[in-house]
Amino acid sequence: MSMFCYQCEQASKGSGCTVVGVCGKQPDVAALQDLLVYTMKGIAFWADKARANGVKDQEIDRFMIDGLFTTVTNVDFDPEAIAKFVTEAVRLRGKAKQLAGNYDGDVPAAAQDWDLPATLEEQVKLGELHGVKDFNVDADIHSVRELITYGIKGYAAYADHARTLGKESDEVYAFTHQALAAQLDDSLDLTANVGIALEAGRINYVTMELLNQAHVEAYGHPVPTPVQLGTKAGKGILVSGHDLKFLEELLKQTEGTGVNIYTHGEMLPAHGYPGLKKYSHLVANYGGAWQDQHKEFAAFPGAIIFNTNCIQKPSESYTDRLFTWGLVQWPGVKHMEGWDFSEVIAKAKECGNLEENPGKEILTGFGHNAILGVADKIIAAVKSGDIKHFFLVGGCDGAKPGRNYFTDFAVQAPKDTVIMTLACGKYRFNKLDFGDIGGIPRLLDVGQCNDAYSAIQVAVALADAFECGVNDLPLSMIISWYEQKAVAILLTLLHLGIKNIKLGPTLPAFVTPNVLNFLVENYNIAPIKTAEEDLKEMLG
Ligand code: SF4
Ligand code: SF3
Repeated sequence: MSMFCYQCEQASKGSGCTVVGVCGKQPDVAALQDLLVYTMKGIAFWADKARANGVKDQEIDRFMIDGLFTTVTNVDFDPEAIAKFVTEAVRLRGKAKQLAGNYDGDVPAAAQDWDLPATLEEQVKLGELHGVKDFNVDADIHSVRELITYGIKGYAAYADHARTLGKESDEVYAFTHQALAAQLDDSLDLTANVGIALEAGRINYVTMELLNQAHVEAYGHPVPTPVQLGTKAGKGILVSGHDLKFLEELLKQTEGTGVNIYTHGEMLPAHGYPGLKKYSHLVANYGGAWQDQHKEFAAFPGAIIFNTNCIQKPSESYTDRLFTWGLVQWPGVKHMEGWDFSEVIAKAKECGNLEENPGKEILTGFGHNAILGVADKIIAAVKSGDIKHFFLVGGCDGAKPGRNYFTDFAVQAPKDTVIMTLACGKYRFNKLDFGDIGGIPRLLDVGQCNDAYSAIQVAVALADAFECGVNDLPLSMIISWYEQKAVAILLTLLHLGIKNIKLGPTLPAFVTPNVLNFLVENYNIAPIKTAEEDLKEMLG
């Protein structure tokens, strides 16, 4: 076995990638990421102790968030870039130890003063020794520890976006150290680890809330907005990822240059923000979800840039006009540092023209402020029986054929039901016509995956209006997962006590049968079956 990774839904054979990642992750990158996470647990051990003495360190706090986000699926495929993170992690472990002061208790291996070997090859070998498979604890505890790690990686992405907009939370930093340090503590039993997993869900909620505040303060509340699909004649740059601040800066720098800006994937909801939609050269959304990028990027003649996941191995036909920014990296693809995008803009001008090829218009911008702005109408429609049920069909998209379930589900949902959606899984059905119920669109695009926060606000407000709990509402949640942000969101829903979630297209490989039983018994979580069967059960 040259590597082991099972952190995403694509894990090979439903158990783990052992030769090369289905995502394209190479064994050396997998080993270096494992070494990074191992080293960060060592940092966390000391940082947590330092904090107990009232000593905090901004450099360490921020590093942990970046280091975790960099190991999320489809973010960083560059071994050199990850090796730099590991070197920095070893330095910061030393700093954290100093800050912790005198400590004479046991020090777990990860937090001891081990040296980093000099060459990349030796570092990879060391990483192989500290991989996900290297554990001496009970399999169920290990399973929950991985669940916690992936949940933390997921919210680290959101914390990073919030920080880009000037928002940070000490609560998030404190928990990150505490939870990673707890993974080195073999005295914690299964119940204690489950408690930490649910707390990770709460912290993800706090992080999504912070990011929502950051977005709203910077760009206003999203408003329902028609989004043009396809392309307009002229030069263009396609932006993929989640980072709205990145998009704003690019819009500013391209204003008046004749270069149009297109959104891709999770950037689609950007069209709903007043502070972003005001730029008339933010012209359209191009393409579908991340797994279609090979075909779609080859057909997009302009420059293309990723600011977060999900990048895939680029084909030669577009590598020369592809860029990465932030933590996203692919070996051989030009990486942009900082906020000067003149090189990307110059490339777009050099590239051929896009054709006038408009598609249909779709709607986005149904954040909680917009939906709750018509709450009276919605409540009246529920009371009159015009709306019988709400579905939240959201989460990641992916390549597996089983994901057709989500299209089938949305199409087969009865006409007197409303579907809220979010994240890139929406591309399974967001170009279809669902009509409306008394002026309320049947398909409401709540936003990006982090806007699960907004969907929760809607659910809580409806529960208040009907004087019941969220679990008593005519609301069912169908979550499609792929990477670790979806894990974080799932933990949030569990922390909030949400029951009867349907999860698909398959269950996480890192969840053991006993942990799954716990989730079934306590939350009645279940794998998706067929759209027909699930609809019948939910509406029955
Ligand atoms: Fe496999 Fe997913 Fe890990 Fe990539 S991230 S190596 S696809 S389990
Ligand atoms: Fe999609 Fe990668 Fe998860 Fe933000 S862009 S949801 S998969």
